[in-house]
Amino acid sequence: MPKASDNHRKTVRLADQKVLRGAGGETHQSAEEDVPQLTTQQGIPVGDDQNSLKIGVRGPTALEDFHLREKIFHFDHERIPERVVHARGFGAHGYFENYESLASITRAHLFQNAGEKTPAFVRFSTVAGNKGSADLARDVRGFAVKLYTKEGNWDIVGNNIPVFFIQDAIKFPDLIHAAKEEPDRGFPQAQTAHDNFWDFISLTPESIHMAMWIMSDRAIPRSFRFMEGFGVHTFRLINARGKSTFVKFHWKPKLGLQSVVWNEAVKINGADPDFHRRDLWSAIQSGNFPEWELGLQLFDDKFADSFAFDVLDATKLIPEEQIPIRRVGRLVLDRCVDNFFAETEQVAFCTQNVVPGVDFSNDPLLQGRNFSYLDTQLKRLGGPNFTRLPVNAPKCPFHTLQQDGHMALVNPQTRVNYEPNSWGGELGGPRESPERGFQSYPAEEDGPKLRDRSESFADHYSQARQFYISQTPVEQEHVADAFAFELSKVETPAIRSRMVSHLLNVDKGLAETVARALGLHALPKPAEAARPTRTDLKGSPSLSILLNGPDSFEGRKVGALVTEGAEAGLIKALRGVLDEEGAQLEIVAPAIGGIESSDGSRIEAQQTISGGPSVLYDGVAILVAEKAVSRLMADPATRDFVSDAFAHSKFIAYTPAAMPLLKAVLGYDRLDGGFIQLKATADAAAFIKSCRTLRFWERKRKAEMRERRA
Ligand code: HDE
Repeated sequence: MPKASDNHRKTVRLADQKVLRGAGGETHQSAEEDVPQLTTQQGIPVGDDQNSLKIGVRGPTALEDFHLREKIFHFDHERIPERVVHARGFGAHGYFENYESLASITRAHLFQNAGEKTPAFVRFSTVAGNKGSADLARDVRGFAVKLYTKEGNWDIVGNNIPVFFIQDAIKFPDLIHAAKEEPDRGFPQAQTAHDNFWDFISLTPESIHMAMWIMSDRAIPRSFRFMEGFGVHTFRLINARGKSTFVKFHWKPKLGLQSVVWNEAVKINGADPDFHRRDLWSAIQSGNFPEWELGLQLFDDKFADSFAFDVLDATKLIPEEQIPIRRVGRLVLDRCVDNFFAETEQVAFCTQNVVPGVDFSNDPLLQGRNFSYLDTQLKRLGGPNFTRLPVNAPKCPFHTLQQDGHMALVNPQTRVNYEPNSWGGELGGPRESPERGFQSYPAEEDGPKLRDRSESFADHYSQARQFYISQTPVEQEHVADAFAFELSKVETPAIRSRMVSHLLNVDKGLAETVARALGLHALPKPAEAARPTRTDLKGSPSLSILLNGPDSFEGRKVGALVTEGAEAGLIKALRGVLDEEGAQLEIVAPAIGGIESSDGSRIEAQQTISGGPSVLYDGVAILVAEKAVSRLMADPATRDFVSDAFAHSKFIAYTPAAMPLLKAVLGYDRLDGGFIQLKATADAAAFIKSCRTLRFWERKRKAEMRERRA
């Protein structure tokens, strides 16, 4: 067969690549012995993937071109509806390992034996933003875990905050409508700093506890790896004898809690909108597998009846100090997805996926969710067979009599698709199993049919206050700043004032600070509370991030700003101590090609100064050489690198040669205990020791005192 086009193709080099060049200058690459042939979906080998079929080289395109049409048709249909909420997410595979038998509490298979490993898939997400929104939006993070147990899939579809905005599922569409972009203008997206959201919140006092959490730094985590997860609702665990124990699920990160500060979050969104994705991806790819422990808060009816709040109310938590957490196993993420769409996008979590030994409570939010998740997957994934996609299918044997529907890949192959039947044996197909099968806990339910809310749900402020008094002063300040920021974006003064009227029921000092920051002319009256705020609830240290930080610098990252001639010994020493700590060093240099250090060796850079601002790091080192420093002093990106690290209370290591730069950017008297001079290689260890506390918060205090004096 004549190969007309081949006549025009010439072999050329594009730097390291040898390719064929067509008559129009286009690049062709051909299949070879170990490079497979490109084919159509029908398996037909493709001869030319660069040019469509035309009538003459400058003529019209022929409709006959089945390869072009198939390729474009498939592309046109690449997008599926994004999740209504939690659209932006990132997933990874791993496993859950059980520490000890919990047979006395639950018959769930994964908890029967010490050391039992259950495959898992986890997807982290933000709630409000679209799929392409930035990772550091102020938002709740989804923490959804699919456990592929030997008796079916169990999904714990939780968040990184232990309470929720609303008490009844019927309010979810309103909450989400109010939080997402306003429908007439289509903005703002991925942020709650707008009228509709705060209008809804200020008219929904049950949401005030959650509002305190999302205004705290919990809503801007430094990494998925450094945040907690919560099942939120009360569930039941059922043992083999049918005994029920109430349970709340917790995920505790091995590396402790850590968040960024708001000013950092805003800048990270510009510098690296994929900050959280990249962090999880790189941790797993480099073998530093993120880990959480599963914690159970177990309690009985007696506790539920005596607890100050209703355990069915998802706007309340049970302080760990009241019901301690029992750590029963660990979740390890050790494998990134092979394909983002196939796994992270198509994974379908459903709260109603529970296994024998786990059961629901009557929490009205959970009951509504059990309907919503199945329904939403049908719309999103296009048909009832989404359960057969590899990421969603159980890893244990499963047999149903369901069949057909869109994309039926695996229909049962026998004659019998109904039961009861008289065929028996293998021919008869699967049958129910009274012994091992799922049995709902036979809770006694009785009562009038009504549309009403229990009075036991009516206390809206006591736990909001408890949350606030459990925070350290720095964290309390961040909460006040966040309220002031968010409400400053609200255009309607009445809404701002209404929010302050709720804060007066939480903490007077907080309300006054926010009112002052908003320039509110007069303090409103406290909102009329359904129940007075209880002031007898003690602070719960487990609710603070700063009191639950890491005890090492493991998993964190230092950015070292270097120039030509930077001290080779110091860079090596820093790398050494960071390696030992399980932390990372990233070199930030004027050019991505790196630098020649003091001993003539080349040091590769991972970032340029404008591409690697200090907000991307947990600590920074300014390792510049004397000859380069004056040029850097005039560079805006370098100045931001230094001034941001300072403003964000980071530990800053510096060489004596960096002094003129520090002084030029920060002024003469700003060096404080958060600065560590690196003269000898031994100083690197002292720097990392300081970094273990993550931030030098005293700096913030000092700056405030200075401001007040001025
Ligand atoms: Fe969700 N939620 N939700 N939610 N939710 C969804 O399901 C819904 C709630 C949570 O990574 C949707 O597959 C209702 C609480 C996570 O794929 C949808 C109510 C908590 C994820 C849905 C809630 C969550 C979702 C959208 C009120 C924490 C992402 C797409 C009753 C305990 C899972 C989808 C993933 C996703 C409904 C409230 C967590 C529409 C009706 C409370 C982590 O079904």
